[in-house]
Amino acid sequence: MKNKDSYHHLRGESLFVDDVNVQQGTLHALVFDSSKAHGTIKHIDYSAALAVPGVIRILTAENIPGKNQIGGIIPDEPLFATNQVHFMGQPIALIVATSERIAKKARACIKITIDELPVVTGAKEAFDKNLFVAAPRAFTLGDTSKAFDACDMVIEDSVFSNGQEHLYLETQGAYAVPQEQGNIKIYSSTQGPTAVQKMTAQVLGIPMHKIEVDVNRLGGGFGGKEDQATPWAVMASLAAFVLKKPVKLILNRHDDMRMTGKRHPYESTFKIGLDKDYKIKAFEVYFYQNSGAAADLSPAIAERTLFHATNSYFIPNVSTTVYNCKTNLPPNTAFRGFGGPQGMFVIESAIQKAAEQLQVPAYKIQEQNLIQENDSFSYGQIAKQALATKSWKTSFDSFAIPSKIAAINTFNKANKTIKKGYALMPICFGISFTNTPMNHARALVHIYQDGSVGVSTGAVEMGQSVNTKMLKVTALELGITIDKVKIETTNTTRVANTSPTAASATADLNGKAVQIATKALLNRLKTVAASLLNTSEENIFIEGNCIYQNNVKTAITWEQLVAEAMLRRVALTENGHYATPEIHFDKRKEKGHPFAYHVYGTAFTTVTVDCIRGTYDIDDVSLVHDFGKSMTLGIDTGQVEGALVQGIGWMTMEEIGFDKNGRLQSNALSTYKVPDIFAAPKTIHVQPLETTGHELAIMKSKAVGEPPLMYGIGTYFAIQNAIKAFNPNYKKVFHAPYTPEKVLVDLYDK
Ligand code: MTE
Ligand code: LUZ
Ligand code: MOS
Repeated sequence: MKNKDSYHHLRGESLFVDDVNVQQGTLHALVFDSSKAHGTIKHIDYSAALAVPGVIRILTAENIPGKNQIGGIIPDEPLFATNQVHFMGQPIALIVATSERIAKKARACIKITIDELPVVTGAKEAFDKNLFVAAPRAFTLGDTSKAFDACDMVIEDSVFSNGQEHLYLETQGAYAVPQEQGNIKIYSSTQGPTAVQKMTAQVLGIPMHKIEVDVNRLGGGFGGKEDQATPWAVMASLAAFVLKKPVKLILNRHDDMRMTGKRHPYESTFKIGLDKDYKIKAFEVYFYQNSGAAADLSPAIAERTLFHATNSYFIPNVSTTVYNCKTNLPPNTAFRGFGGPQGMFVIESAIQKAAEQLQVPAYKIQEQNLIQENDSFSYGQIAKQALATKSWKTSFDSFAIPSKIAAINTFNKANKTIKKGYALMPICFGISFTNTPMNHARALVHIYQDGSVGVSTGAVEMGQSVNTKMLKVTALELGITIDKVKIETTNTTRVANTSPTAASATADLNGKAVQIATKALLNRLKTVAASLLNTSEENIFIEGNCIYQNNVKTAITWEQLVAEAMLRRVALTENGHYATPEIHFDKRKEKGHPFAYHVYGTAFTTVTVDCIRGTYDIDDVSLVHDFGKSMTLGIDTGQVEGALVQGIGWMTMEEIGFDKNGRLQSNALSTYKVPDIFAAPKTIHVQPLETTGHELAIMKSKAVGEPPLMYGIGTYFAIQNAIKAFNPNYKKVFHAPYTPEKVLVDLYDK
């Protein structure tokens, strides 16, 4: 089953926010933002801008009827800066004009004087100055200090991983349309319709029920629209509210790249201790997360870093600490993996460093430490249905890894200036929002009297194909064909109080809610059918729009059954509510059972490095992935491939640069490179691990959105091992992304 939108996407028929038919009188808005990364606003002169013909209003914090506050977890982020600015690109005012072009002209006429304050761009630098957006967190297991003393080998080093631009094809944007009696309807490109609704209500000082948020689909989100779609929707709504006109605000690519946060850069220091059998006995790490100028989702992201700090390994003594360091960069935010990748990169770096010291291939250490059934994660959850070893072994067998390694070694002996490298990358990713109260969803299912079905859920379609999955669940549960089912837009008046589409858990949460609703409807219809056929409900089942009695097809069709139910005044609408069972977490003890289940897998990556130029090709990534029992294998394989390449981009070529004044230098596609087809691996093999799946996964089909991104981490180490083959003096350094420039320097490092 392929994504039901793919045909329409290809023909350019799918609608995004900028494609919504605008009403007559629609105005266009543009954000005026800070040109300094830190400072005190002394004076702003809007007069020349206001004089530009076609400019309607310039709105600032003074025009906000409610609270000038949009912080989701911590209320530390104004919608518009007032006295102080904290990052370049921070919104100060909203220019509303008859066209975007006029608004742009006006923006250039605004004069602002800012008294500059010291700018901090690095996480460690912020830590040294005691600048934080939230309190630190720490997880511990066992006793590291005692354990290090007993180790045969202890190694310390530091690791850096850079940020990552989301580069969704559809930039941030919203269209706000005033309704009667001061109500507002917002079309938003958001992963979190409820967050948009809640923050708009707060800023306008009106109840949430006056705001309707509608999301058709996103041209990609990747976490960048979990929290950071909100300000633009709130601004458009503020303008619509004040001016009583429809207002559209779509960021152009430059504004989007400059004003929005990215994946968090992390600076980290680790200490790892092993015994002579390569068993990791102790691991200690300090993560310095570059949170940016406000909290946004940083505390939750920091938490997930701790959850994944030991990746797929069991380590008996662990001590992990994370600091949310406040810098003068745009607030960093969710990005596929949500802090998990940054955590995993550190433990994998530690293993590589230990392997270098021991002069053994890193995989020998990895293999010795894979988490086993009933081992404890550092946060107290016990590994159940642990598939680390199974996926590892399957990859060795299926891909003939030992003979591939031997071939690489032979190649490297025979070639002087071209070297190959390989790495294994196991993954283990926990599924559920780490904040337990967020793990719930609802579905509203209508069966119309002609037998067609409309389904609304809290799930937002952003290319991951969640709508196609909802379609399949509905059709299978009701026993009807998929052409009978329509997935409606995600709308806060139909499904309220939603968690964002995030954490890879959307299909699980919303799919289970659909199942609850459709089961109730099905039971009612079976009662009608049983009465028509003079039998009991257990003897009825429905498949392919036909009603069966005792496995024999009857003359009654789905349409007839629904029509009969209407005559009998049976309720053909149902609301399903699902909340993940079993999960809990105690933040005071930092222990619990936060995840419904884990997703496992193992990737084997091979690369070729041109040791004259520092350039490299990724030859192949072969991976064994735990899909559970995939309900849509084509779609899920697409998610694995997309996530893998996105992870490779983060590790190799996507280099974000801020100068010391806090100005984004990689602010366009000419200076920020994401993988294209040439940078992607020449071949990718995705092999599903044979498993039974998990009860808490939708139809036993495990969450797939984020986990495979972390296979991309293997590329970093494969390149590193090729460098080592060329230059034995090279001492492994961990400073992702490994751009060709850095590779070249390291190839000739003395
Ligand atoms: N796939 C596409 N095509 N576009 C996206 O924006 N976002 C990813 C992943 N896959 C994304 C995607 C992220 S960050 C998450 S959390 C999941 O999809 C969210 O959807 P799910 O919960 O339905 O997997
Ligand atoms: N968002 C969130 C997430 O709010 N909590 C999470 O645990 C999470 N995990 C992954 C991605 N987004
Ligand atoms: Mo994904 S980072 O949970 O939006």
